[in-house]
Amino acid sequence: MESEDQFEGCVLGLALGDALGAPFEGGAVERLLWRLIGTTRAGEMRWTDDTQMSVDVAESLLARGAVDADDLARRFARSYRWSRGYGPGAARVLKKIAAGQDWQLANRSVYPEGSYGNGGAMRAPMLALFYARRPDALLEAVEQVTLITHAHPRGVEGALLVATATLLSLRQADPLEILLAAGACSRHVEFTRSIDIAATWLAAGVLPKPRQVAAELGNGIAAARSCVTALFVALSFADRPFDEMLDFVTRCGGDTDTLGAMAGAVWGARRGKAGLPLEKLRRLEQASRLSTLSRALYSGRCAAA
Ligand code: AR6
Ligand code: MG
Repeated sequence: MESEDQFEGCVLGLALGDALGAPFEGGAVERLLWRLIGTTRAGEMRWTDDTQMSVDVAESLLARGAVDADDLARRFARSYRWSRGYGPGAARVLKKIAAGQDWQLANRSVYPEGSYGNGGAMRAPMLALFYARRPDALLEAVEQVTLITHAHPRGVEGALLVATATLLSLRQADPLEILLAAGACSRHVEFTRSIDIAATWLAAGVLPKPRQVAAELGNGIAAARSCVTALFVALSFADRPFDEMLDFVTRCGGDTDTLGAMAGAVWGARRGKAGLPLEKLRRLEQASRLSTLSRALYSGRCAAA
């Protein structure tokens, strides 16, 4: 049975992975910008859109008792701030929703098929927490929440993968089993090919260099080029310290904040808050708000059972 500490570990692990990954994201310009805005006035590490959208998902689920896409779309739009580093397409979609457009139109207004970015997957762990005691309802809920901003089938596929892996990490299943069971949600070859490679490495106990992991599994903003990478790293470091996992994430390069958020959530769901580096947690923006939210999700999941 999963514990409250694991729920807290998942939420805080996501935020910590996001905040610690953010300074390494993108090229020289992005890194310079984050050096300017990546710290609060109180000297805490700021998190990005990954954590903000996760907070929005959790707060909406708790307020409404289930997925309420209209409510959540409004919350996403209200929370939008450019300084959180949202993806360019997501930013445009959220501004349209804020201006009154129905999310069902806005979500295909930038790309006709919808976004295949990893913005749906990065917030999916919250659904695994809320539906931990009702796993049969999880996949449909993940799809509904993802569609609000990421209507492309690959955007949804990434979210299903990350949510399923988070659920199984809460149950502390074997890492290879987690990867294979989560991978069973995958249909598109862009995902299944990466799952096969990652499963071969995990089964053999092989941890290639970060550069090779990034080259083979990806480190980009597309869900199909980051979700399996994050899972592989989280599962490879399942029994090792969080800091070592995060160091590996940052050396993978690319979309390091979202790789860190997804890997941090999956790792934290297994190891709990007790496994997270305390000194870094003390410097995390709004850590107590996140802890309170995780405890509400924990009791919410009991009430929902
Ligand atoms: N066709 C072409 N390009 C696309 C498509 C598509 N259907 N979908 C996505 N892209 P976006 P996110 C490209 O903007 O997924 C932040 O740092 C396009 O270049 O929906 O919410 C977050 O923290 C688009 O701008 O954002 C994540 O790390 C990009 O993919 C990351 O950005 C991202 O899709 C993605 O966030
Ligand atoms: Mg981000």
